[in-house]
Amino acid sequence: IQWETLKSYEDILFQFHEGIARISINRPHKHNAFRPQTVTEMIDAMHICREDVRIQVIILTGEGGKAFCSGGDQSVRGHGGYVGEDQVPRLNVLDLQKMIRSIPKAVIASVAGWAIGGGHVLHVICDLTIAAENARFGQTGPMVGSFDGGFGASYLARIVGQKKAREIWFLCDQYDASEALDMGLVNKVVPLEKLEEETVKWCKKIQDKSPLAIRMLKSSFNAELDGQAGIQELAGNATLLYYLSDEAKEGFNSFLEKRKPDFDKFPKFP
Ligand code: 1HA
Repeated sequence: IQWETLKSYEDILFQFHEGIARISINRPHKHNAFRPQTVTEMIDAMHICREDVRIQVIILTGEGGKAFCSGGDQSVRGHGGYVGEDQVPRLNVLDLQKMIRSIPKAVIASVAGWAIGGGHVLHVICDLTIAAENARFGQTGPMVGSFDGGFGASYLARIVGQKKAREIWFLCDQYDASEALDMGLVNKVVPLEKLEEETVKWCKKIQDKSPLAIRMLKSSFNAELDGQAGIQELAGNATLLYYLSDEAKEGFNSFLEKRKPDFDKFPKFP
């Protein structure tokens, strides 16, 4: 696939091809561990993905074939978080998690090699995960002095069940691709050399579907789990649909024309 660069960054690649955006962590020497700057760049790219109407589906992946992402870069961990050049400790990956969850487009994790720690949580949050046979999954927090009790715990438990999620976090074991498939943690396992092809195939199947239906479904799946924030997303989509109607247009047209709105002509469905 001929990926075209959308924007250049230091820690990530951000590319585009036929409606698909590809965000790839490019720190293979650290198994694609993220530092604050990596996350800032990913947030910027996700923001572009949200705004750019050409982008229908997003692939999240890592360079090198040996790791998707190994979580926070432990070499920049300081007092209170991961420390960047400004010396401020940050846990900004939590903002990225929320963006992946709420962007009204499908996000697919394409996992080769390690998906570990905060890197594992990133794939968990994606709508779908395609894994290569060499993929390895696990949480390490309780070994390295960390934990993610947010989506990393509760959403993981929704996917694999409470017992399995507690096992994953309490024991910090590693799981191979077929174990991940068995527990519903990934959607499909393919040979490493087929990973990109298969991921793009899944993207194209989604691209052939009604974008509004996909958008409504994503926010509907979220709404059940995300409380007021989830309902806000779903309700926002209801507003979007309402704005497309003649009934809503009569409302603002009457205001602009300084007359009383005439809603009589609109049906009162049973
Ligand atoms: O929990 C959170 C958060 C919670 C709440 C809010 C925000 C959070 C943000 C982040 C996180 C976390 O991510 S905590 C978990 C952090 N990650 C880890 O504990 C995984 C650390 N890495 C490993 O356990 C292993 O590297 C590995 C099982 C993934 C692979 O092992 P392997 O194949 O033996 O490779 P290894 O030799 O260990 O790694 C290759 C190189 O990559 C090493 O560098 P080198 O010695 O060659 O110079 C290694 O140090 C480096 N590397 C790997 N992972 C990381 C890393 N360097 C920094 N940070 C890493 N995470």
